[in-house]
Amino acid sequence: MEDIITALATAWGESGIAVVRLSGEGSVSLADKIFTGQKKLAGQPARFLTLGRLRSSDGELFDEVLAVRFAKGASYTAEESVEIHCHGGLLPAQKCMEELCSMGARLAQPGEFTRRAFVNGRIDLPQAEAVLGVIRAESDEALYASSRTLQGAFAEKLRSFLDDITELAAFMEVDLDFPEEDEGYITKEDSEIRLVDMISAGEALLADCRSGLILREGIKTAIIGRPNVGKSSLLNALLKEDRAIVTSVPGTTRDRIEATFTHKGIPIRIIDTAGIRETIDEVECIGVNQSLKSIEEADLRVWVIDAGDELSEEDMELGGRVSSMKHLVVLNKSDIPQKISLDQLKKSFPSSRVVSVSALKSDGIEELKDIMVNEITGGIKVTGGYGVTSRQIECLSAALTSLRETLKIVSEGLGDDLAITCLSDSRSQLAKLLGIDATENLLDTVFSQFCIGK
Ligand SMILES: Nc1nc2c(ncn2[C@@H]2O[C@H](COP(=O)(O)OP(=O)(O)OP(=O)(O)O)[C@@H](O)[C@H]2O)c(=O)[nH]1
Ligand SMILES: [Mg+2]
Repeated sequence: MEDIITALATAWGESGIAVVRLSGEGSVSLADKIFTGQKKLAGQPARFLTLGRLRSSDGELFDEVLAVRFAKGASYTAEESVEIHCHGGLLPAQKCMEELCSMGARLAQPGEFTRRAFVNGRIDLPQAEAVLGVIRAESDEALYASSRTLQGAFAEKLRSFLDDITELAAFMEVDLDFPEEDEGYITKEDSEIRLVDMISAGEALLADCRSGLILREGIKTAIIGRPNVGKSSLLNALLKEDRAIVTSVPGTTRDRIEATFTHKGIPIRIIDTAGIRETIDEVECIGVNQSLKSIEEADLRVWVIDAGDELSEEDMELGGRVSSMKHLVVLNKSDIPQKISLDQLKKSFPSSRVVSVSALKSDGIEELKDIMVNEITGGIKVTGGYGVTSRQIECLSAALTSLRETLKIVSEGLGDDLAITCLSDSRSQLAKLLGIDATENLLDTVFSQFCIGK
């Protein structure tokens, strides 16, 4: 932890300014080795921008910059830090970092600044993970949800949830240690009431997290179907731009084409895939295998059928494949004489939601977007909520499962010691969520997803 780390905090490329960050004990005096201003940075007040120049080790001045120092305990990482605002473009910032590294700094790992902020106790793990949510937000709603988590609102709820569980466990412990007290600390009924309340509060929190996750990650949607049914045309119609190549030749799309659009504040990650059919063409075969993989990985499958063609065996096979997964059936080419009617399709696939569109004329596309969002959200308005990761949702779900288990144990009178063990499982899941006693492994997993410089 003693290392002084440096990284470019802004994006690589041409820009107005490029900000180089430096953090760790001694970073101010290190920066002063290459910074020449009217005064040394060490002599300037904290958080005060100072004009100066950067000098290379061979004595050349190579950029005019603004620099600022942050005192220990009052910076992003909670460590002594410096930011140097170079001119944009690659070379000034690169040279600045090279010089800093030659003086003893090292390049930061992805997310290392935020990791230090967490390790130094300035933010908790949900807040650290929310930083990434803010950076990657693709809609206003997603940004607000991650901001709420970043401001600590989610962790506050979790901590009070954890406190309630700890209190109940403590009462049960006392009763276990002093069984001779006939009143007992807490009655079976009281325990049950507390558990029921905790479970419903936890479920509400989980629902908020699920909305937040949809806003953060978006809905991963795969467009699938036989060749030539109009999958790429549908992608283009959804995006309102000519993103994928469309031709009348079956087997046009080989690579998966990914793009994102937002509908009602929800990001939809759409993937156009190769048409699925038996083929001996080597390239097409790889495409088809990727399509099959996309079917498995997606949150939602949009299965496209050509209304101008009879339902084929290949269609029926695909129908069977997606029937047990979340999907929609899109009857495309509504603008030409229909060989398959909407009613016929509804009868053939009674448990599927069927929509008729014309990708060519952009008919029914907005309704399709509504239905796609509804299919995932269950019609609930996805607003509010906390920007969280799927890791956090897993922990919270596991904590709730243990609480439900505890309630069962208490109700059936299976013993306080068993109930206490179960409560402790629930507590450790919440602790993992909050990053209490986090292992290096867990932190590596969380922070490796960050960009360098954050
Ligand atoms: N009339 C009509 N033609 C359409 C419609 N959608 C697509 N087409 C035509 O159908 C043909 C195939 O369209 P694509 O979008 O390339 O079909 P695809 O499913 O992506 O095909 P592959 O990539 O080969 O699997 C093209 O000639 C399109 O112009 C539609 O709504 N109406
Ligand atoms: Mg295509």
